[in-house]
Amino acid sequence: MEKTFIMIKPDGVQRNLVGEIIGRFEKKGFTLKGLKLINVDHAFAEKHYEDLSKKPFFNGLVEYIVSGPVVAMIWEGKNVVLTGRKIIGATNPSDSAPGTIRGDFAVEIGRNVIHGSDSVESAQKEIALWFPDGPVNWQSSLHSWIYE
Ligand code: RTP
Repeated sequence: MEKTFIMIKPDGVQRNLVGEIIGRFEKKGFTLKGLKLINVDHAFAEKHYEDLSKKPFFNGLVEYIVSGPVVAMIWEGKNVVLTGRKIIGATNPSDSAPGTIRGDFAVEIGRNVIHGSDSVESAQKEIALWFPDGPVNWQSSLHSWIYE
């Protein structure tokens, strides 16, 4: 089953949005397969965002990610990568629809609360980076109530 990497950024943790965000993924029907609260250093944040290293906002983005603990998660489910991005909303909160996480809880692009993998390929890469031991092996007893 498809998996994605979701990270609650330092502003989401500081603003006590962890429970709210986890609740949205749980209530949708996705399954939590990995979870940790972690401080990352500059080298790790640079590695996670290496594709953006040429962008003018890269240094500010790295400083933002190292500014406090983040919640790193693996979520599993049918189409979870794309659907997770829909739950999160557009990158710039000015464009994020109400009802999405960024649409409901963020104002500025540089404080947009949450990250979600943008493809199955980047999800695999990010899960390997953040969870070298891989996902937790378990199956929810709700499975047959979520999937036909
Ligand atoms: P993310 O990786 O965090 O899920 O965000 P995303 O795919 O929606 O957006 P991406 O283009 O990959 O950018 C990563 C993060 O960089 C910050 N950003 N700042 N100041 C700016 O113009 C700017 N553009 C992007 C955001 O925090 C964005 O989530």
